[in-house]
Amino acid sequence: MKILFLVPPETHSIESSVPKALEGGKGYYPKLGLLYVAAYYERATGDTPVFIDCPPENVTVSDLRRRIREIKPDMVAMSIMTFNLLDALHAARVLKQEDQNIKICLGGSHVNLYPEETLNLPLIDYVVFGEGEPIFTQLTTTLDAEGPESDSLKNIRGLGWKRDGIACVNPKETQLLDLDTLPNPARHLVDIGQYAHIIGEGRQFFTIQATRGCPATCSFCDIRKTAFRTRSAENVVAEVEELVAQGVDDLFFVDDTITINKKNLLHFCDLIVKRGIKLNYKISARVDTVNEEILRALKRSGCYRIHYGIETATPRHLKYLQKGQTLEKVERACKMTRRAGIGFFAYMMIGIPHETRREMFDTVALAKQLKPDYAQFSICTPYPKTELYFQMLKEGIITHDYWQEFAKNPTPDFKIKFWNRHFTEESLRQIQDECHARFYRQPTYIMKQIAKVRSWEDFSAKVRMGTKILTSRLSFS
Ligand code: B12
Repeated sequence: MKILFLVPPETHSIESSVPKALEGGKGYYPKLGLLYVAAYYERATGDTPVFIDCPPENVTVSDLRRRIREIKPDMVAMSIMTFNLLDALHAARVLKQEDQNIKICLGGSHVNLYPEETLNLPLIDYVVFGEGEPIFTQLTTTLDAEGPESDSLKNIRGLGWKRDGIACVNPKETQLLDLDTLPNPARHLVDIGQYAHIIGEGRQFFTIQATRGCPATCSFCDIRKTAFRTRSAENVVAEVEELVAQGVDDLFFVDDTITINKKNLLHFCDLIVKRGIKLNYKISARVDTVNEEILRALKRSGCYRIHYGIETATPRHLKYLQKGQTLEKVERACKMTRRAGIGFFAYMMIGIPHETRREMFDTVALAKQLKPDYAQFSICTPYPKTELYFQMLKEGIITHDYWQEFAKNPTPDFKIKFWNRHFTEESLRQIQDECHARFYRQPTYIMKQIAKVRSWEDFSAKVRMGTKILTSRLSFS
C-alpha cells in the first residue's frame, strides 16, 4: 500500500487567539506526531512512505494535484488540530477529485477529542485516536493482508472505520506506549532546513519530545491530568546526537512539562555535558516544577529559554483557571531562572471570563516587572472539550456546545469565540495589541535586546520581530 503523509496547504485554518496576521514571518514547525507515525510505519513494514509538508514546501493546491498524480497514493494520512480541520477537509476533497479510491485517514488532537464526529464527515475513511504509531500500522497491514472488508478492523483499538458508509468507532486503546521502544521521528522524509520560528535567532531548528502527558490541572488545556511518561535520558540523548549530526543546533522540546521528573532531566543534562554535545534548546515548564539545581543543570547543557505559563496577575483568575500556582511562585521561578542565566518566555492571558480591563493591564504590569525576554498576551479561549469550556457552559456564559457543532459540521465561516461578557471581540483584540505595545515598547526592553544581539542572524531575527510588533499583531509561540 502506498502511503502519503500529508500536512495540507493552509487554505481555511481558523484564526486563533493569537492572530495569524504574522503567519508569513512566523516560520514553520514540523508535525512531530505525523513523523512519529511515519517512522513506526516505516520500521514495521519496511516501506518508505512519502511525506509532503505543504506550507513550508510552498506546495499549493494545484501543485498538490500534480504530486498526487505522480505518487498515486492508496492512503493519505493527515494530523489535525481543531484549527486546521478545514484545511484537511479541503485537501481531502482535492485528493478524492483526483482519485476517488484514495483512502483518507485522520489523527491528531482534534481526532482525539472528536473521533466519531470526524469519522462521520463524508470524505473521511478512517480515524485514529490516541497514540497513533502502532494503530496506524495495524490498520495498513490489516488492509494489505485482508482488504477493506476485513472483520479484523473491529479489533484494532483506537481506530474508527466505515462499513457501507456507517461509522464504527472501536474502543480507545488504554495501554500506553513504552516511549523508549519507539523509533525516532522520520525526519529523513522531510527537509530539515525548511523549519524555523520567528524567534529562532538564525539557528537550525527542530522539535523533539522527551515525555508525554501532564498531571497539572489547568482548565484551559485538554492534556490536563493525563498520565505522565518519560523516555530514558540515554534514549533522548541518542536522538539529540542524531539531530546534531544532521546540523540541528536549536531544539524545542514540545513536552507539556518536561520538568516533572527532575531526576531523569538532571541525568539528561549530565549526559549532554559529559558527551560534549554542543546544543541550544528551549523547554516549557510550570513555575512550580523548577529549582536552583535543575536550572543550573539546564543552563550547563545548553537550555537558553524556558516557556512559562504565567497567565495572569490576578489570583482569583489563576484560581478560576485552576492553574494551581501563586504569584509568589511565579516571581521566585522567574528570578531563579534569570539568576541561572536562562532566558524566559512569558505566556500571558487576557479576556478571562469576569476579568476587567484594569486587571488585563495589571497582567502587562506583571510581565514588565518579571522582565522576560518575550511575552505573549493571548485572548483566553475555551478550547474544545476543555474543563474551562465545560465550566463556561455550566455557568451559562456559553449557551450551546458550538465546538461539537463545528466538529459535526465544519463550515469555513466558523469564527473562534471569546467570552468575556463586557468586551466585544474587536475591543479584546485592541486591548491585546495595546498589551503587546506596552510590553515591547519599553525603552529598557529595547535596550536590553540590542545589548544581547549575538550575531547578524540574531540581529535580523530581532529586527524582523521588532518591526512586526510595531506594525501588527503578534504571533510567535
Ligand atoms: C508544538 C505545539 C504547537 C506548535 C507546532 C504545531 C505543529 N506543527 O504540530 C505551534 C506553536 C505552532 C502550535 C500552535 C498552536 N497550537 Co499547539 N501544540 C503544540 C503541542 C505543545 C505539542 C504538539 C506535538 O508535537 N506533540 C507531540 C506529538 C508526538 O503528539 P501528537 O501530535 O498528539 O501526535 C500523536 C497522536 O495525536 C497521534 N497522531 C497525531 N497525528 C496523527 C495523524 C495520523 C494519521 C495518525 C494515525 C495519528 C496521529 O499519534 C501521534 C503519536 O502518538 C500540543 C500539546 C500536546 N501535548 O499535544 C499543542 C496543541 C496541539 N496546540 C493547541 C492549540 C490550541 C494551538 C493554537 C491554536 C494555540 C494558539 N496559540 O492560538 C495554535 C494553532 C495554530 C494554527 N492555526 O494551526 C492545542 C490543540 C487543541 C485542539 N483542539 O486541536 C494543543 C493540544 C494544546 C492544548 N492542550 O490545548 N502548537
